[in-house]
Amino acid sequence: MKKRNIITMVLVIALSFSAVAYAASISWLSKREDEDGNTIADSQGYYYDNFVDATKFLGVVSSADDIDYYDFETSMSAVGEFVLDLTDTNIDADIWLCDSNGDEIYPGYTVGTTKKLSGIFVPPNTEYFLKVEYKSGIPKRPYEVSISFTDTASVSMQQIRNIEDVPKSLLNNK
Ligand SMILES: [Ca+2]
Ligand SMILES: [Ca+2]
Repeated sequence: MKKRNIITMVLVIALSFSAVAYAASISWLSKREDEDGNTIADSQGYYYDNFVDATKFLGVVSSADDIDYYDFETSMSAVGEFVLDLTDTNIDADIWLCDSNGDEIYPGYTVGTTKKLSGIFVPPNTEYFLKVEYKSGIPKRPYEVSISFTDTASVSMQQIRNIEDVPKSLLNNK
């Protein structure tokens, strides 16, 4: 136990040294990270009560900070789209949609330089987490993640990818 604490301390010192050394060249690291939660409890919440244009967040994942969680909930049934844009970031990362316990439910898939999850039906007042998980590379720029919701009335049944998980009572208008 004692040994472990010491190892952690050395790591923390090493990390803070490297942060100082690179502060001038990668100042975006501290300034441009909208959400840095490493656990679901750390994540701030985003509550959507109307169908706004995509909300965009900037963040950084690396070997030192490998997970960022985005906590969200909608006031209405909606169909969500989640896109992680990795253009020019020099890294590979994955996205997952997680339930309110932080358990992964849907994995994102690759589209060009993005990881994407679209056509996800979300019931009202149900908490989810979008998880961004680092895989490899050294970040040159922050990633951008966008979250948007569409009215279920304007989406056909065929466009809902998680249809089998949606309670039938919520699909009455389909
Ligand atoms: Ca981060
Ligand atoms: Ca993080």
